[in-house]
Amino acid sequence: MSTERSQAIFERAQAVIPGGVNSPVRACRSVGADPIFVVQGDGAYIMDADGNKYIDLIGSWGPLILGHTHREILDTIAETMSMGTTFGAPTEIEVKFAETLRDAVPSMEMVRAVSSGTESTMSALRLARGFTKRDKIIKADGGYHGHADCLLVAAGSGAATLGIPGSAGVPEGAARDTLVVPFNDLAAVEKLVAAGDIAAVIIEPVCGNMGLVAPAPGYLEGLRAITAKHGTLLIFDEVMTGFRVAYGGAQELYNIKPDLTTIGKVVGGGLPAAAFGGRADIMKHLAPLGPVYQAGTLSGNPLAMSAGLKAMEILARPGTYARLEHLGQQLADGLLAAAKAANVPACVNRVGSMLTVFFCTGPVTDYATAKTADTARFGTFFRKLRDRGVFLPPSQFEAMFVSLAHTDEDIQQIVTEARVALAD
Ligand code: KE4
Repeated sequence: MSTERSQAIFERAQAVIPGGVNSPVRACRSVGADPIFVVQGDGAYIMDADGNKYIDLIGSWGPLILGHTHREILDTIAETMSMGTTFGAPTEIEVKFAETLRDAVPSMEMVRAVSSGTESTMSALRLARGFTKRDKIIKADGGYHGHADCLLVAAGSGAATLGIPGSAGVPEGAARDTLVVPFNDLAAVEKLVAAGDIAAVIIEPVCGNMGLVAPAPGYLEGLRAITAKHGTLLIFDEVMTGFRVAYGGAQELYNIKPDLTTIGKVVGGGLPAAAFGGRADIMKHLAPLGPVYQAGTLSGNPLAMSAGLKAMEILARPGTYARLEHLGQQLADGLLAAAKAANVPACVNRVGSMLTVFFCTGPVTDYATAKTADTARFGTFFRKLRDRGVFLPPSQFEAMFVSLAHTDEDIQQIVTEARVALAD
């Protein structure tokens, strides 16, 4: 397949945008490929500048659970545009968005809209620190919650759980109060929380940023009990899992009530919008009511709110999550069978319509085990599938996303191409 036009655009892009992309993972460096430049989305498919068509399993990293160019979403955006796109003054659409979000996720008694997942987690942590008057936070090794300084923290050496900067430019001081524990390890959390002075534990209830890793039975319940016992807030980062693994997110699926929730991706309906929310007594500490400052020029802009509200309305229709479960299961079973047929060591982790194929025997239960996967083999798999018209997320440590626009035939096609790619 020709990639001439993408290559030419990529040359220009690299001259003016660092790495030629506006978000690092899109550069496809970890899978040994150059990015393609997309010119059109259409349901489950994307087309690139050279006219190549792909079945899309990225879905913009989660937002496009309805697929590309969904008619009702585009019509809603067009209708809202006729009234204007943003005012810097409140509109009723933002209230409807917050009411709908609260009805879908009852633990979010109050809601504040922002423009990205990073903003939602950064704000939720500041709120947790302001509310508890404690400074330390705990995150999981391999958990990703956006690029706020205090969250770009790598796990310290084995013994030390004190965070060390995970990126250049993150000052020691910003990392010092972030403690890092293995996902699915309750004892590690208990030890740190019991020592006191922990404002919050922030966790992806289903991890999607180390590849997909589900919570072990009892893990989330344990986090809930441990944090409640010590006055530490439990923050579910549902930016990826919200409206993805269930209408009410992972907290509905696993029946856990966090103190705060961050949410994004799907709730923007394909436009930049995210939110955070939770217990009213905590949320009332936010400006202009309380002492915790948080703000945003385009927070709650009517255009993104209308797209997100329409997406939530569509997802509330009967059968949505049964369909997503069916498609996810078909894909996971097919990919695993393809690996077995090719005698390639692999395991597949899946929750609903988000899944990851790890090229290792598994089980993959945390970041340490995820890192045993053969990333070189994943790179080859990515490139072969892309040449055969299937667009995987360009990293072993990301999740694939199936949408309501994917058909059974699309899933079968992906599995067929995977069989060929793995047989080589
Ligand atoms: P954004 O700031 O990228 O909107 O959201 C940050 C974020 C927060 N929490 C979770 C659980 C997330 O997965 C994310 C962002 N996810 C990545 C994909 N793994 C976005 C893709 C990218 O960085 O380009």
